[in-house]
Amino acid sequence: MGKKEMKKETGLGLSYKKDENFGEWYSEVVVNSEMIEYYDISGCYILRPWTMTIWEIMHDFFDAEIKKMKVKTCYFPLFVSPGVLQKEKDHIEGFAPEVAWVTKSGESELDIPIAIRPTSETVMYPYYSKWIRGHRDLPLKLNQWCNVVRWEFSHPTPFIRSREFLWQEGHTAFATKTEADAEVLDILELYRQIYEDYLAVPVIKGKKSELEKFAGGLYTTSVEAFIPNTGRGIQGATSHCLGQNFAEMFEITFENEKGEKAMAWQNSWAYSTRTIGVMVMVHGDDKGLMLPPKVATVQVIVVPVPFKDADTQSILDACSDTVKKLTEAGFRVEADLRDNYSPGWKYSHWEMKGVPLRIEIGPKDLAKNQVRAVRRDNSTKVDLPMANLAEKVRDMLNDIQKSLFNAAKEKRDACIKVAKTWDEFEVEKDVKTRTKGEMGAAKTLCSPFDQLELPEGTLCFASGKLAKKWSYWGRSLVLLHISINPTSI
Ligand code: 87F
Repeated sequence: MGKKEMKKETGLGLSYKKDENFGEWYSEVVVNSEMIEYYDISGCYILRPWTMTIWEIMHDFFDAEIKKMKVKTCYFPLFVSPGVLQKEKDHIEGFAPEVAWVTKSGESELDIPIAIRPTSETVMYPYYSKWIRGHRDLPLKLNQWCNVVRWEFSHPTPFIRSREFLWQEGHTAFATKTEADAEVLDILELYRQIYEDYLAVPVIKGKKSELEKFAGGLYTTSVEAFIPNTGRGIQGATSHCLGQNFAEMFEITFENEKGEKAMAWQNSWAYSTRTIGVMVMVHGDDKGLMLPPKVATVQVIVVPVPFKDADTQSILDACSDTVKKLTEAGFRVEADLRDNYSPGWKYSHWEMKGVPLRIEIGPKDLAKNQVRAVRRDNSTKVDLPMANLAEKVRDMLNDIQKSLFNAAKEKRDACIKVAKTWDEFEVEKDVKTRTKGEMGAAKTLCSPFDQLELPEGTLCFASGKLAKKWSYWGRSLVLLHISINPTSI
């Protein structure tokens, strides 16, 4: 029997290995773990409950944090009128091919086609102009949780590059640049926490180069993650200082304390469901998904292991008691009491779904008043006495969370090469164009806020001029992975 047929029969197991065919492995994992269902429109995916519970956990964290910063929730319409979209034409120019339009209702053509938001600057800022009059109207800090549509033409990938995705977009306006600058970094720190503390994915915080920043803004900061299997860096989330460009365009002005007309300083910031794809790519293995406990829908799965002559009912009761006890202690825990699947099948099933900890209860465990705990990340097995189960489970889940992060960080750090010279490299723009082709263009990811020591007199690896700072460069060249280079730009 071929691997494919086997999979069909049991519904379990992956037919691709992560290190052999990463792309196919990824598609299979997101489907078999019941996160994603493919949809009949290319680039669109159904996000199943196993995905949405993760999204909700991240939402609850981030939403609570920004509310502490006095950011208010709003919701603006999905549709954009063409006039206002054009207003931003300088910045929209490069993005225009990705904008989707509604041109018909029923059989009749609309008089004026209507765009679907790819981002909401042009939707929101006309109203910022209306609502901001005096200095007392500032700061104005709004965030919305919504979907956006970008009609991508390159290879769609669940979570990573989809035509419709979910995100939060924050748009804020201040009287001073100082306040705007501070907020950019406060938000960036929350993005770092989402990746590192929740998804156990290490990121680098930094500033984008002039070439890679959002063209409509003053400067762009980002968190950059790394996917070991592709050797590529990936933008995790962005926090922009827009300066006064949009304020000028949309006339977002106010009367300051001195009674003078002044222009607002603006920021915008977003993270999307891409975060989930990065987490899957970083932690998953040949058994399937691997969920960090902080975001796992089910942190502990309890599986009864009945034995032929044993008292099945008391095993099932022990499982239910365990669920009750751990639930009361604050864990997300479920028992798989289905009688039409074997324990072995259930083990594989919950491993595929990435549940961090499995608790098995059989007749011997029952007799000894203990359970057997098996870690998803390293398969280690330990017997835990029932007496202080909740404490032990807490320790184990904390340890799994840390181990996932450390393993990912070690892998990433092993792929960072310090490159002080590269004769063939030209300055940034040339590097990007000259390396285009089958191996993928090399571009700067960011200049990290956390800088290595730059010895005096170090030259830029590309231009030969005096280097000003270190920058991360990312490309798909497997051997190079990402590099950090002294750059003059
Ligand atoms: C695609 C089509 C049309 C990105 C686009 O990063 C417009 C755009 O403006 C576009 N793709 N962008 C840049 C988005 C900038 C900014 N918007 C608010 C963010 C954070 C949230």
